[in-house]
Amino acid sequence: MENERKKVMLSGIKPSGDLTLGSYLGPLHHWPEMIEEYDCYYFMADLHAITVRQNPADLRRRTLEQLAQYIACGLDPEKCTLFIQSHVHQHAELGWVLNCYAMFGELSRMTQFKDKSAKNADNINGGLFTYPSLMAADILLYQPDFVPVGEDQKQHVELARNIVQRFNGVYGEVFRMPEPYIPKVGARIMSLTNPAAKMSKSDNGDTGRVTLMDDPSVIMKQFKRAITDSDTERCVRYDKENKPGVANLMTIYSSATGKSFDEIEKEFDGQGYGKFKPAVGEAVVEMLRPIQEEAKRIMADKAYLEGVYRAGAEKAEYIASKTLRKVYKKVGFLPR
Ligand code: ATP
Ligand code: LTN
Repeated sequence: MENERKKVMLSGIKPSGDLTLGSYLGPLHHWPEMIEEYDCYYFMADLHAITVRQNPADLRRRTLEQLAQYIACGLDPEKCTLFIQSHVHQHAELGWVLNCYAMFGELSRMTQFKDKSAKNADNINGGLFTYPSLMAADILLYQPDFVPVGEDQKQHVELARNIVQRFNGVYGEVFRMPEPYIPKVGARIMSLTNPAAKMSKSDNGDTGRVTLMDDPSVIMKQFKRAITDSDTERCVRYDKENKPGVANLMTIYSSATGKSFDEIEKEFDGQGYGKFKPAVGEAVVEMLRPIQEEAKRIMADKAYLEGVYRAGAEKAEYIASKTLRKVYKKVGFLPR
């Protein structure tokens, strides 16, 4: 019965680079808390990753590492569905159908398309442009209630919502309307060396990045080098407008320790930035230590990982194929 249905959550991250503190504190960190209450689907968005050129061997390695890191972060494969996007062919198929229900104008307005086109001027391919219709397919195949993402993906979830309205408007209630689910703290972690830009996993020029698997010494170095602010006050105070570097470090510290901004301001009152930056680094090292140990242990067991992604793909495909069948029928495809 409908009122007995567990609410569904779904999200993905593309294996386009090593997971960063941004990928972790934005969405990933919040995913494990949801697996008890919701029916959760989490995947590696490898189809999305190839919108930017990838080295095939690296892509394969990162896809598997990302799965090991998902599990190490607390996503128990017995309690949620973990899978690799390209293993479930319904994503590409529904992606094509939804391309025909996404408008050129709305796709042109996507900020990520504009950003990626500027960064990859020699490879502005069709996939980069139609990326959001594939993402809408990822989402709508599983009829989720919520899609937990960082702030930068909100626009894509909004587009998926527009597609639902358009499609359901023509064919009736085929897709459930999904809601974006964006964390209050950590929705946008900025680069440690450029607080105006998002910390990103694939931006090669970005030195302000900390990855989930970085060595403690590297993490400490990155935080000690972090840009604070050129104000004369030099005190730890949350002011996103005027002190974006400090605000970003406070967000990271708050997420890693659970302390509020008020508590952090009191803790570093009168101490300047010299004490604050290494304290943030240490908190991050401690937060990541158990995850790193667990990820290394899991990564060494390839047979286990294979079992997880095979079982995940089977579970995902069962649900995805039901939705795709309904869509094919609605749009008028003759069954085989
Ligand atoms: P790429 O550099 O390849 O574009 P990315 O680092 O931007 O990748 P995505 O795979 O696009 O990461 O994002 C995965 C998820 O993490 C998304 O939900 C996104 O909103 C979130 N996310 C990514 N970067 C950050 C960040 N710096 N702060 C908070 N959330 C983030
Ligand atoms: N576009 C997202 C990754 C992604 C995703 C999804 C997130 C692909 N499909 C479906 C949520 C739901 C990104 O770039 N971060």
